[in-house]
Amino acid sequence: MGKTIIVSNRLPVKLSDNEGEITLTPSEGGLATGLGSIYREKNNIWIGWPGMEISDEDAQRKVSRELDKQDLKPVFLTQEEINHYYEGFSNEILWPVFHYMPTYARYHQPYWDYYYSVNQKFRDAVLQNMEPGDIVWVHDYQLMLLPGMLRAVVPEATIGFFQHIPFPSYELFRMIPWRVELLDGLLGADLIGFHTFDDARHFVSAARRLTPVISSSNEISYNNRNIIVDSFPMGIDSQKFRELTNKPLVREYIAELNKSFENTRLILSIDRLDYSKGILQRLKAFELLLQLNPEYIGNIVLYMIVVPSRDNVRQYKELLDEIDKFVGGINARYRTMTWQPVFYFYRALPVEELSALYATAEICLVTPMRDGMNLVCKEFIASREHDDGVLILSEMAGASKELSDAIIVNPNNIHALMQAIEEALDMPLAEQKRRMQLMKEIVMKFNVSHWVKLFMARLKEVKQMQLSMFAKHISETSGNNIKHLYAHAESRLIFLDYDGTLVGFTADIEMAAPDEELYRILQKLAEDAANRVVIVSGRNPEFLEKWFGSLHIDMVAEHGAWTKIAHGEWQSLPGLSAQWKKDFFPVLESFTDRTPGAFIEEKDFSLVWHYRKVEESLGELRSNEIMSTLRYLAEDKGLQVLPGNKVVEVKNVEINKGKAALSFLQEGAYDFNMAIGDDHTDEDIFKAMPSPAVTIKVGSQVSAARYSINDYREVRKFLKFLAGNNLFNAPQDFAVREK
Ligand code: GDG
Repeated sequence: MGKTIIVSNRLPVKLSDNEGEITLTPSEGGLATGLGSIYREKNNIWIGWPGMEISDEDAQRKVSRELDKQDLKPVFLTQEEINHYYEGFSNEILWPVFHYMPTYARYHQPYWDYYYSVNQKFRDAVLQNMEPGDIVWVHDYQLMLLPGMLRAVVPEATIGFFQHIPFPSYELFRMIPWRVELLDGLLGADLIGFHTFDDARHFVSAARRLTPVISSSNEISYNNRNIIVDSFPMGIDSQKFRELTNKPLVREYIAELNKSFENTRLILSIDRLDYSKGILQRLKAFELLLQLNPEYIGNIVLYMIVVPSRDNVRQYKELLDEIDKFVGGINARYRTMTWQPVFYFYRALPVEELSALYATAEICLVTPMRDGMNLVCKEFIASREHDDGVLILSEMAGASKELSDAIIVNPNNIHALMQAIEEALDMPLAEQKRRMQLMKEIVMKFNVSHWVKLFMARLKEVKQMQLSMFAKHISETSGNNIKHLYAHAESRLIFLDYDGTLVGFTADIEMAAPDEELYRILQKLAEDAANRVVIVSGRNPEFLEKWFGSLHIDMVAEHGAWTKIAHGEWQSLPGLSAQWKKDFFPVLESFTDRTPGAFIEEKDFSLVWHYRKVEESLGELRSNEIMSTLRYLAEDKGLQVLPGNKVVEVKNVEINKGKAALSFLQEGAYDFNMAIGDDHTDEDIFKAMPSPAVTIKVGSQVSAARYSINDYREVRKFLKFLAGNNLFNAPQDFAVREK
């Protein structure tokens, strides 16, 4: 593996311009310290915006040189770009929607245009620095298009993406006009990480509904590449926070705080200025507490730090005004001559002061309306040297999934928030310690370097998995081997499934008619006297007759209930009964009546409940309901209820594609046997085939078949290649994988 390239909107340094003299100070953010360990290793680099507009080219060169000494590579942005891409698209569209406040979003077209072009700018910066074998790790919502843009240029690249903010439920995400482009961008990554399982789940659900991906749990297949979506809860540099409390300066601050608040109990609140952080709700709960419990007056203090952020955006300015007013109001109403209820600071503090506050406060109030993770609560825990203190944590913060020993609250419930503060103030020391110790164990173990290690290891694993799948892409060899066997055989038996194997899957079953190309392929196969071609389908005889009756091929309809030898008559399997249909039809009908889009297909010896047009999850729910409703009833009558591709089928147990195939196999001795199918009903044929046979599963690797192939298009190419003739110019651009 080559080097690691970290890409984030901001570089982990602060630049300051002192009358033309630019100085760099490292930023203390969690990401900077967490990734600090890897980006300083070997020749790893970090690419990002340096945090201020630098338009002068000389100054840009100078800054680049300085940054280069620390392996940092700047992407310079103009004020226009910062306004539209960063403050506009990122913070006025993605941030509110992803934090469940869609009414704050402004879907402004130029925001998107800049978001796109700035992502391209980042792409170019990465490409300039990227060498074969490098790993690219992209961070956060400002760069959602970057993985896709990189993939388009370097298809084999190893790309990880981590999102630090929540991924909203599909219902919110779908509101964004550029939703598909955003997903397409993210799907360029090999590993997509979120803080929580719910975020990952929401992402997979949006991808399934809005793009043509195939997914099974947290694995997505997109453009023939497998992508893993997973949760990686981010930690902090817990050792650093633990040790900080022993620094002499911090001890001094702790002593000062203890002296100033000798007889008052400190409740701490620290956030960036943001409407997602629930600052006003917290103030309301605190005021309610004082109002209902006057005995606290003079005894408790809310020590509230709000770190300036985005205050040139209108909603942030308004929030700031409201906080000012609210704090003023509470202080005016409740202060005494010697005491004031809220100590409010609108500024960033040095980390030593922060550490002293974490170590001194009795309660830490972390009650965001939404938060991807929230690191403040973890920093508080890591700073409790005596394991005392109480954390009140919003259930809407990602951290609540790990820190279940906090007092967990719904931040919208002001009364419950107030009660949580009461509970915290009354909590016995032993209980405080019990909870704190459990949480500390988690915070110390799942620290930020653990997080980095997990993510990087998983990314390498995903790449390995893709490579080993690629190794099975022995298209040339497998294709040629099969062709060799085919060419040297004197008599061949070929079973072909229809839907999903020879044609694509369509919402309307009548639409899946064969096209000219398919006819030519089948005709070509059939006209070879050594071939016996059998279409084995779940379709009814009428359908197959209409489309293939004129070809010299055999056909099996309704999964084996009907058989027709080329140009002969349709024969049904002897001894089948259809009496049961009158009992089962009404049951299926009752499900159809409750499920818009569903319909029943009646065949001679089976009933099929289709849900390909039904809203996705509802269809799956109903099919499960049908199966559990009918299972026992069916067994009694010698029937089977089988799930299929967007269908549930009820049919006689004797009907089975495998049995149908066997009767063909027994009729003659063939020295080349082949079956191709995509459905679970085709598995019965694969299993019935004599060894050695060429069995090929379409679309998946989980099968009894020996080979797999991607989709019906590749099946067609493969068949053209086998039939190999001048009619088709058949390049081998398909992949038959041996399993
Ligand atoms: C995003 C997601 C996710 C705060 N005040 C001061 C100060 N801080 C430091 C804290 C903490 C960090 O800022 C804040 O991190 P959070 O996680 O709480 O929140 P966001 O900035 O919104 O971060 C969030 C995070 O990304 C990581 O993935 O957890 O959900 O929104 O480290 O200590 N640091 C100093 N002075 C301050 O006054 N020095």
